[in-house]
Amino acid sequence: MPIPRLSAAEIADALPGLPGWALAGGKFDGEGAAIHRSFAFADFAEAFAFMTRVALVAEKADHHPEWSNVWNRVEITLTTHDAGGLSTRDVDLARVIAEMV
Ligand code: H2B
Repeated sequence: MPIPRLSAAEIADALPGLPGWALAGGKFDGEGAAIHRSFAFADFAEAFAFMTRVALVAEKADHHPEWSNVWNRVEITLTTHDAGGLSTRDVDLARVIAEMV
């Protein structure tokens, strides 16, 4: 069974618990279908080490970020493709990522 999208009220409840994350447009839908956060590190090695930590967790959870890296910066967008928007999986992954910075 596909995972349900969070309602607008559920998103509003979750956001204060996710410092640095802001609502963004998802690939398949408009504003509010995704959350986004920018990360900056000392250099590329630090940025890529962070990405490696996140990748291992994401693969284990079978929930993968949409992301990009330019030298010391990593841009991450979280959305649930199976739900066509935000789900609890994004909130959970955002929390874990915040602990890996
Ligand atoms: N990642 C994200 N962000 N959303 C998904 O719906 C998703 C995923 N689905 N990773 C998973 C993989 C699915 O395609 C596989 C088959 O379990």
